[in-house]
Amino acid sequence: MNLTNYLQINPNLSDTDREIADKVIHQQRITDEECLYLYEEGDLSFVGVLADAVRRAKHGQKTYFNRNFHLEPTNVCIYDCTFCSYSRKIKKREDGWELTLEEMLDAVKKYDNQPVTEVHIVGGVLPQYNYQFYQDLFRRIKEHRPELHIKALTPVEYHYIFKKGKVSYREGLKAMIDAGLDSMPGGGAEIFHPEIRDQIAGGKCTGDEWLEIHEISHELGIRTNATMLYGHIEKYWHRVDHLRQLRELQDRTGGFQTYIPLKFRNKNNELSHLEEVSVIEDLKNYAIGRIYLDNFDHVKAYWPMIGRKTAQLALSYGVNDIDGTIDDTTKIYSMAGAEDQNPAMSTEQLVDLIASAGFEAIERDTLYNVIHDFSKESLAGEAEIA
Ligand code: V47
Ligand code: SF4
Repeated sequence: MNLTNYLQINPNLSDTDREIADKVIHQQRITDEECLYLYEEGDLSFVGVLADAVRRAKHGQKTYFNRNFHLEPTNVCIYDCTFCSYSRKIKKREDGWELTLEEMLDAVKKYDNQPVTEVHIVGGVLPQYNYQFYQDLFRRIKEHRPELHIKALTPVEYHYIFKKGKVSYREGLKAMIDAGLDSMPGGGAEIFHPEIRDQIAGGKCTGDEWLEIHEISHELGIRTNATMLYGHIEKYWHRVDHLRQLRELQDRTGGFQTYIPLKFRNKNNELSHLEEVSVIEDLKNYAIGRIYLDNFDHVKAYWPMIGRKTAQLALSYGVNDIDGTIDDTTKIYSMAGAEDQNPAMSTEQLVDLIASAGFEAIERDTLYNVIHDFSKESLAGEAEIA
């Protein structure tokens, strides 16, 4: 429903609701207090209509996806984040996997005859995957397939390898870009506020360090994403604090592409006693992110984590991107209890998921250049293209 109609048929909205709606209509920014109000008091239908208005002003019906695969070098990790179901401690490293450089290249070569455009590289943190190792890996991938976009590692890995390699963030990032790094995914952000971060992700880079590494990356000319891990022990105000820091950095650099809320999944980790939040909470969280982060172009629902049905619903709550084909190459969410135990979708399935929710499916590359507009043809034709 359109926002003006919604306001007309809901005379009982509070003054604050109307003030926020007025800001959204006039494309003005909402304050931190208003953001907190939406989390605490906002009705799902209200935040949904607001977020949809923002989404439609920015993208109309367009919904993006890409053809990608993940490369996870290892699931052994020196850190011990309490929400992580995926990692194995070094002491139990025999339970995990540790790929060699050649094995990683073989994983890339598996896609030689497929029209993928992006490899997303992320995994645990281990001393042998050091500053030199990742430069070699990026170089070898680019030598093999120069046009494949490398979206790799997070400030968690970069902070660790640059410190061990005794180079500054700037010097290290320059070397990575020189070796072939094209962009950075949004992981490792969790919740920035130390009150929460120290409890769930103690020992790894701080919120300030995460933000600094992204800021320098933007200054060096690469685009990055931003996540927020929600629905565990944080309070709403911690989410607002997190979003505020993202919005402020984006005001300074404009280097973020996409905001990706990540729902905490509770299987097989130290926080399994916590109940997962409801789908209503998920949709509200997408919507509030869309309304508050007025300077972010894109909001993504990462389907392997949230599930296909919720990802589809989220398209009406501010989301305009659902990530990519994945091809069963990530274990992070299946190990944490996500519905898809073998996450993979064909292009045809992704297009169908978007189109059947009433949106226009656009295949993009990592930087949102349009590769194929599927809304202009029938699904039968798309199966051949896929
Ligand atoms: O940083 C780990 C999260 C992230 C759990 O930039 C969990 O396009 C929920 O950042 N429940 C890594 N979340 C994944 C990531 C990502 C994924 C897709 C696309 C992009 C992008 C980035 O996964 C970690 C952490 O926040 N995570 N365990 C869990 N149990
Ligand atoms: Fe390691 Fe990342 Fe898991 Fe934390 S979330 S334990 S840094 S793999």
